[in-house]
Amino acid sequence: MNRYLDISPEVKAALDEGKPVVALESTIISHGMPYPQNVETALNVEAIIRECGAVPATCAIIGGRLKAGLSKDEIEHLGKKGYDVPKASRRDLPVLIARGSDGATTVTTTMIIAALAGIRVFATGGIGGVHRGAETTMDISADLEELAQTPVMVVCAGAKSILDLGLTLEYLETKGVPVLGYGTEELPAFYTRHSGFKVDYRVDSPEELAAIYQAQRDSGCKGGMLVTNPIPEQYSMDKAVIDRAIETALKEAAEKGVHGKQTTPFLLAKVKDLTGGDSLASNIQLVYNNARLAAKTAAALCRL
Ligand code: PSU
Ligand code: MN
Repeated sequence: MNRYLDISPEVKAALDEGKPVVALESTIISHGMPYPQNVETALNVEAIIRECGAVPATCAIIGGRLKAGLSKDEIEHLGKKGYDVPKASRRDLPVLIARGSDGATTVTTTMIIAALAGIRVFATGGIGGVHRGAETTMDISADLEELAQTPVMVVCAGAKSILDLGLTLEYLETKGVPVLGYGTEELPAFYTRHSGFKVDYRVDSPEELAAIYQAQRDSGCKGGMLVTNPIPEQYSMDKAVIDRAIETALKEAAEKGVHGKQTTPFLLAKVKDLTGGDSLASNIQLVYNNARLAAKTAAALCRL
């Protein structure tokens, strides 16, 4: 066991007994939603995973410890501190550990912690990807590299079109990451069910997702996979409204010279401000939807 890793007693017991566990990230809590909705959502996601028969393992760095499974107080702490918690990607891990700092885990670092703990399935909202204009800025999320090397299934609602979705798919293809559409052949675009881009394969059941994950392990392929689960129709947003907000956010980010790790949180916050409570409500619902699918898939994996 990694000397910096703390697995909560509940998560440890589930793993030891071969019961389903679903990892969850914490940047979505600290940087992705305002307080108190962030804490409320994080706790609801955990409850949904439990209702589906799995154990939730929200991940974070607390006092320099890599945590798989947080207490309610720890979730509340991250939610209240918000942007004051450093957003932790792979490059930040050693520094935060050595300094005994807190860190909010992105998709990348949640995958790292999940893999260390032996958790195979992870549910989130959206992943990072290739940013628009990356051909000059080279802004490509470390999430894509992590998917290429760490054996965790990430269940998301696709990616927001703050990113270049076409280039994101090209990058994942190069890196050998399977991109699966749950009940769809089209890559969902987070707030909307449609992007105009195709996924690699359509998959229609948690059992088949589990079989594909197992085949990746048994065949000796490294890396993880991306499951894209469209937002339920009744919560999806008007594409024109979202596109307009994204264009405005991108323009403002360029004018202000926003770059590096601030880019994604800036764009997400701006889009949220411009679209009001509607986008927050959609965001919350799609995370719940992904938590359900991840829990069912983790359960199917345990039955193999
Ligand atoms: N995209 C979203 N919501 C999010 C994120 C991305 O729609 O909350 C967060 C996730 O934690 C993701 C991270 O791993 O942002 C990616 O940041 P970057 O683009 O800086 O790699
Ligand atoms: Mn970046």
